[in-house]
Amino acid sequence: MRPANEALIVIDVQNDFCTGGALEVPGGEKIVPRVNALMDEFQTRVLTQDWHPADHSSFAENHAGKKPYDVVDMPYGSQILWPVHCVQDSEGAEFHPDLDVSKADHIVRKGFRPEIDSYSAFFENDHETPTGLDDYLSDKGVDHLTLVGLATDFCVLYSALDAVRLGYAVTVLEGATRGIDLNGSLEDARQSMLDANVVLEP
Ligand code: VGL
Ligand code: ZN
Repeated sequence: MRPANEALIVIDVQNDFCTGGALEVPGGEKIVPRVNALMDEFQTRVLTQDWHPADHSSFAENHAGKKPYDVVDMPYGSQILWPVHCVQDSEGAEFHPDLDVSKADHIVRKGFRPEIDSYSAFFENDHETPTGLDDYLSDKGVDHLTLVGLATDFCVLYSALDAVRLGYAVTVLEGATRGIDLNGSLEDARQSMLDANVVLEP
C-alpha cells in the first residue's frame, strides 16, 4: 500500500474516449485493467469525468461553419473544437463499464459550464477557476500524485502541469494512458511534462 500522502488521479476513463466512442482515443479501454489494479494500491483514489452540456462551446457543431479539430479564439485563449462528446447523462459520458468506480473516493466533474472548457482536473481552461480538487487533496495531506487515464495529450497533460504548479510531485504512468495525437500533440505533451519536472514512468 502506498503512503497516505500519495493519491491516484484517474482522468476521464469514459465511453466516449474508448473504442467506438464519439472522441475515440485509440486503445483507450486497454488501460482499464491496470487502472483497476492501481486503485488497490492507493489510499486516495480520484476519478475525473468530462461532463458537458449539449450546448457546450467546445463542440464544433455549436459554432456555425466550423468542423471538429478547427481552432477558435475564446475569451480565455485558443480552443480546439471537438466532436460532441461526454454529454451529461449520456452513455458516452459514463465511465467505461469495466472501470471499478466503487473503489473511487471522490469524483470530479468538469467542463459543465457552457462557455468554458476544462481539460485539467484542477482548473478550467481559464487557468483560474478551480474545480475544488486541490482543496480536497490538501485537506488529506496529499502531496504526491500519480496520474493515469485519457487523453495523455489533453486532460492528463493539463492536469499534470497544473498539479506541478500547485506544488505536487507528479508521476504519469504512460502505460496507463493513451493519447489522441493531433498533429504531434502526443510528443509535444511528453516534452512539456518532462520540462515541468513531471516524472514519466512506463
Ligand atoms: C478531453 C478533449 C476534450 C480529454 C476532453 O479527456 O483529454 N480531450 N475533452
Ligand atoms: Zn471534453
